Amino acid sequence: MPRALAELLVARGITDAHDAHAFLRPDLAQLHDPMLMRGMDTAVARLERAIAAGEQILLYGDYDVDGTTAVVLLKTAIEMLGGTARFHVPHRLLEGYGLQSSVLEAAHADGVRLVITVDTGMRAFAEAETARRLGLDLIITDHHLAAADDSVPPALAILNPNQPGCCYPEKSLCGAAIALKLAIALLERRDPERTRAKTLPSFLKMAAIATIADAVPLRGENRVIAALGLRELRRPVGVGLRALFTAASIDPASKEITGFDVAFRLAPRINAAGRMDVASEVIELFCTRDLGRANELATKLELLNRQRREIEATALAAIEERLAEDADLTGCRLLVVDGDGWHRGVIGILASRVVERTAKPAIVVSVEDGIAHGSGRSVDNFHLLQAIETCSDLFTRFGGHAFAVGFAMPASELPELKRRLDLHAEERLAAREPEQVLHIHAELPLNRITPVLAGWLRKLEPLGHGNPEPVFLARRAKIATPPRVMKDRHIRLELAQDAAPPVRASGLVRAVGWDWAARCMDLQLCEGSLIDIAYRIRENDHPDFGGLEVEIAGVRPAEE
Ligand SMILES: [Mn+2]
Repeated sequence: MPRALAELLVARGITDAHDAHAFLRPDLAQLHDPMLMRGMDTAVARLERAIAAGEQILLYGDYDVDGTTAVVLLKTAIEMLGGTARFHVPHRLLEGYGLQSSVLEAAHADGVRLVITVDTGMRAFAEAETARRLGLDLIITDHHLAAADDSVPPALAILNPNQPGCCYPEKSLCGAAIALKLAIALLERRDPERTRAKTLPSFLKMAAIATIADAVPLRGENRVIAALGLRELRRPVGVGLRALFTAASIDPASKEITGFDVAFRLAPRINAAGRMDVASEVIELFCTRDLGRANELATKLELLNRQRREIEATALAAIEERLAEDADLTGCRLLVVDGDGWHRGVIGILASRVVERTAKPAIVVSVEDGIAHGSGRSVDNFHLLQAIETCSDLFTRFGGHAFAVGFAMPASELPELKRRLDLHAEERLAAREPEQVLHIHAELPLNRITPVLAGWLRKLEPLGHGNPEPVFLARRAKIATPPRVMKDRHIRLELAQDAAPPVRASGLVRAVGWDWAARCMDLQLCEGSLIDIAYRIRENDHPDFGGLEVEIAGVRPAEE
């Protein structure tokens, strides 16, 4: 193994041969036994009874990628065993996040006796009480954290590695992965061999999409799910997925599906349904066997996603104007930006954009009819859920985790919320400058970049949250030809590195810097300058300039 790869593994906390081997070769055998999860035996037994008796089962999901794919997995498993399952995914704008008592009441009146939540329910105390009063059996499957006092809703069973007393080794599964665990446990009782050989690999496709989209760390079991699921996505798949690939101009036959494809091309289209309209159509898309219907639904997702982008761009422009003009706001450690009637389907994305631009935790609030709906995103080392929990008396509803939160409250309390959150953030963040820090994972002189190394680095995939793309540092690289500015913003450099014995420079290395032209001009970089460069390795597939090159992540004049 090249030294650079070993360094990257160590930087990821992988320090022995066994762990390195497991990391570089994700394998089904690395998945944990579902029965290790607290409550699994009770949940499986109740589901088996329901299927045997032909009971109506209601699956209650969340409206995002994680929630909808979780519904698809459980619905498919139940139907494979001869049962029937209906589902409900709340309308984001009309019903809002989480379990609703009114839906439980209607389902009960309609003959449902068993309800299974996916990706939601961990704090649904009142609704669990409603279920109990109605005589509805409730199984909660969720990955969100339990309430601050560790209490859990009164359900028949709760599947959540994060609940108190659950010994399941992987704590960071997404909701769909927990649904996958339940589905597999159920199917293994009927036919363990077929389940492991056929069904599990096929189910990994959906679980991988959710794992990547929900931004859980791609380590441990999540890495296995993402890596093997992506591999499965390359093979011919169901009509829904095929239609979605076509709509997103992805051709799995000609090019490997990457984590990037899932995060930036598939997930936004799947999420567009829940953001702009009803998420239940996503479930229909993945469950239908009718190609015509699948194409129709995929085309609709495409349109919704375009609409979403336009709405987002308009609101983002308004936010940027505010950030540029309002000094009181930009002086805050935690940004709360509110606007009238901003589409609630996009406030979470907007919060992410503000975090990207400012490196501060940010909450975007949409005010409608006197009610403020907020969605927040955070930065490393700032626990946003704990922050908003300090204001729990202001909210009519709130939830989330360290990096993302959502809430509703009377708009009249917004000034108080801003005041308290900023004070809280001041205490927590005071010692640190809110500057973007560039993490360098390993030093690698440019003349050590080889196709063999690039091949080894590909074994780190899928990259993403918790398993970032490697950023390397090369010291004292020489700009060998005059820098070329492209489209006024970008820059191309040709670099030579021969100051790193014993490997001699084999030629020039091309570097491209997206949006780096201005910075390079400021630094007065020119032919002959010596620079320290932080970079990512890129494979350029251009027919003329193809081959390995580097993308600038940071640059400074070389230290003497
Ligand atoms: Mn989730």
